[in-house]
Amino acid sequence: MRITVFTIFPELIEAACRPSILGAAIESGVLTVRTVDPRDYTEDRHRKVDDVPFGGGAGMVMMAPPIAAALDSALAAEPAGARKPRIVFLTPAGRPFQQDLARAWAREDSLFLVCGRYKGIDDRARREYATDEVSIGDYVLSGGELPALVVIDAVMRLLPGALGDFTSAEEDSIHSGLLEVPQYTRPREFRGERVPEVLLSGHHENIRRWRRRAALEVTYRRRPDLLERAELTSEDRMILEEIRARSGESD
Ligand code: 6GU
Repeated sequence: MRITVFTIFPELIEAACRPSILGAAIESGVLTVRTVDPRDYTEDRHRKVDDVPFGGGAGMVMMAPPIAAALDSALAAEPAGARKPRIVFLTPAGRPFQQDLARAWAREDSLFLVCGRYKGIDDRARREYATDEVSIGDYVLSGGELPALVVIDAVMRLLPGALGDFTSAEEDSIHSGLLEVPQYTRPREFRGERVPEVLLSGHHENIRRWRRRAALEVTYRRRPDLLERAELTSEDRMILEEIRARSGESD
């Protein structure tokens, strides 16, 4: 997969892509991440990419022409016959980025991620180019670079061959719509707290059941909204009934 990030801070993206399993995925050729700096597509001496908003107000707005020229150039450089890239604008006004989008985007050949800065991007550029607009949550960030990295990481983990242990992406609880279960490693006892006995038992079926129950329990307590969308088996539903009944008793 090819990911192209449009940003006036290419170092930020490049630095974050080097280490860790993201770096390994790039190294192994499963993924290429490159940056395009709209500043290189300006025509004036000062390489100006932003200007004051019409109508007044604080902050600067990214101008349409440099972004448009950068996108046109990258679109023209796409391999002949390739599927059209998705052109994703990172904006707090976008639709929430969730695992289902990561899964859909992991099947694309080419993704363009467009990072705004300051007060955002001239709306005419968005209307002309954006195929998708996403936000990573309800808080204000100073630009789309960190959200772009979030998208890159979430998508990369789902590419076949990107993870040392591919099944681990599918095993992630959120994959089935639930939160992660508590995990333990050595030592077996830490400050008087022992690892749950079942995890030391070597009994795979009991361990699976314990983990599923723990995932259902933590999701019920912290993110009950997720249970409505989760893929639940009839066994899960029985366990949930029990959890509900017990928490009702203690209320
Ligand atoms: Cl995509 N951009 C900015 N600037 N802030 C955000 C965001 C995106 N998602 C959450 N907050």
